[in-house]
Amino acid sequence: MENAMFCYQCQETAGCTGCTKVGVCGKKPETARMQDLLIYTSKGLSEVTTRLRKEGKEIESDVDFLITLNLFTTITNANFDDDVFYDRVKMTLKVKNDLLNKLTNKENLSEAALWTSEDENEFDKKAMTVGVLATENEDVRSLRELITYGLKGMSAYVKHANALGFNDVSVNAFMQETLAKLLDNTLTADELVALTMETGKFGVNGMALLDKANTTTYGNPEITKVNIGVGTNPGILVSGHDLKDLEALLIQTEGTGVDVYTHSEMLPAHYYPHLKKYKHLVGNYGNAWWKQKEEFESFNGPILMTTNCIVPPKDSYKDRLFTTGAAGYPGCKHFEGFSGDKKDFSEIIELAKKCPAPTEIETGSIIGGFAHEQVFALADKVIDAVKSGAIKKFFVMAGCDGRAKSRNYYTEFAQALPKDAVILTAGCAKYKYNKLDLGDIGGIPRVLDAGQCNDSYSLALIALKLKEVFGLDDVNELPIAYNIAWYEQKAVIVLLSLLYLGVKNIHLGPTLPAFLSPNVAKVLVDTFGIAGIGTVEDDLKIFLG
Ligand code: SF4
Ligand code: SF3
Repeated sequence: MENAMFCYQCQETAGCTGCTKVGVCGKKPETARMQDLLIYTSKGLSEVTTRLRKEGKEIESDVDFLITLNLFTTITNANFDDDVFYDRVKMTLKVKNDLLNKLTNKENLSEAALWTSEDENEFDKKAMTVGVLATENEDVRSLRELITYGLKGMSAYVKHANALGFNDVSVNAFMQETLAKLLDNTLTADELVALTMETGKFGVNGMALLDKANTTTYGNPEITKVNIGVGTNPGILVSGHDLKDLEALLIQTEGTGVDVYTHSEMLPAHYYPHLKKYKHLVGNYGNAWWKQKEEFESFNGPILMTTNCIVPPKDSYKDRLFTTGAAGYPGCKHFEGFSGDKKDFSEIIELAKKCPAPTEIETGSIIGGFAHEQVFALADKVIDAVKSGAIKKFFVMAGCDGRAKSRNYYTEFAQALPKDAVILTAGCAKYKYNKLDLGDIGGIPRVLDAGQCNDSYSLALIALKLKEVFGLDDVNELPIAYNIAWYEQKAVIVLLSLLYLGVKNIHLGPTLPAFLSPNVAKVLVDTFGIAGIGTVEDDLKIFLG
C-alpha cells in the first residue's frame, strides 16, 4: 500500500526509519506532500535561475529570497499550515514560468523545470510522485537528501542574515545550483559525495554571513547573566531564532508596561549589547522547544514564534500563539513581512496587557555570551588554563534538544565529565545541562554557551583560533572532542560544515540519521570517523583515551 507521506528528515522520525502515516512532529500527510512539492518546484525554479546565471543574466534578489524561504518553511517544526505551502508552490511556479521566458537555451530542461499547473488537485497528484522515495537508488537518495537537508539548514542562516539586510549572492547561487543538481540523474554517488562536502564549505560561508549580520547589527555577544525567573508585569514570550523580529517587538513594547521574555533558542538574544539594553527584556522563560505545551500554558501571555520549533499547540493557549516569518500554524494569526522592522505587533501587545503575568516556574539565572570575540578576549586566561593543565579537554556539545528520553544521556554525560573539562555549546541542546551547577575553572564557567544553533560558527572559529595559538597543523590535534546532538536540519549543515573544516571523529546522537543509507554511513565512518553514541561510561573512555 502506498504511504500517505514519507519524511525522515529529523531525528525523531517514526521507528528511526520514516514517518509514513503522520509526522511524529504532528505534520499531517497533506502538509508533508505539499512540502515535497515545494521542494520539487524550488528545484525546478533553481534549474532555471542557474541556467539564466550561466547566460549572464541577473537574478533579482526577490527570487533568491523566495527560494531561500521555501527551503526554510519546510524545516522540521517551522510551518504546519497547508495554505502556506499551496501558496508558495503557486508563487514558485509563477516566478519560474516568467523566468523561463527569459531563458535563451531551453534544451534538455528537467521535468521539474517544465512542470506547471494552477489546479490544486493536480498539485496533490504530482506531490505523490516527487517525494523522497521517487529516487530509487538508496545511496543516491541518501546523498540527495543529506544535501537537501544541509541546504535547508543553510537557508535558515541566509534568511536571518537577509532579514538584517545582509546578503551573499554566491551563497544563493550555490544553493540554487545545488538544488538543480539534485534533479540530475547522471550524477554519480562519488560526485554527490563531493557535492556534500561543497555544501559544507558554503555552510561555513552562510554561517559567516549570519555572524557578520548579527554582530554588525547588535554588537558582539558578551558574558551575560540571564534571569530565569519572572516579574509582575504581563509579558510576551518570543521563541524561534529571528533576532530582528525580537528587536521589533522590543521597540514596539517600550513604555507599554509589557515585558518581553525569550524562550528556547531566543535566549542568546540577551547576550547582544544592542538587545540587552532594553530594560523590559527581562529574562528567559522555560526550556528547549519540546516542553512548550506546559510552559506556554503557564506563561499566561501571548507567544510569538519567529521560526521553528513549534509543537502543535493545545487549545488552552492556541489563541495566544502567533507566528511570523517562516513559522506558521493553521488557526494561529501570522504576521506577514520579510523583516521585523516592517511588522506591526500591536495586536499582540494589546492582548498581553489583558493577560496575567507569567507564572513562575523557576528562579535564578544562567550565564552565556561566549561567542568568538568574547572567548578571544579571554584567550590568555583560557590558554594559561590549558597550559597549566587546569583545563584538559573541551567538549563541543552543540546541537538540538528533543523529546526522546535517550537524550538524558547528554545530561548524564555533562555530569560525568571530569572537573577539568569544559563544554562548548550552541543551540537548544544546551538545555540538557545549562542549569546544572557544573562550576568553573579559575573563573571560566564549565559550560560556555556561544548562542543559538545558528551560532555554531563561533565554535569553529574558537577551534581554529586555538589551533593557531598552539601552532598546530591539524585541528584534530587540539584537546577538543565533539559529542553533538542533532534533531533538525540546521544540525545537518553544522555537521557538514565541521566535516568541511576537517574535524574528525564527531559523535552524533542520540541516533544516527535515518536518511543515511548503510553505504553513505560507511563513507562518513571510514572517511571522517563519525560515530554514534553508546553509554556515558563507554563514551567517556573513548573520548578521554
Ligand atoms: Fe517525521 Fe521528523 Fe518529518 Fe516530522 S519532520 S514528519 S517527525 S521525520
Ligand atoms: Fe532547537 Fe528546534 Fe535545533 Fe536551533 S529550536 S536547535 S531543535
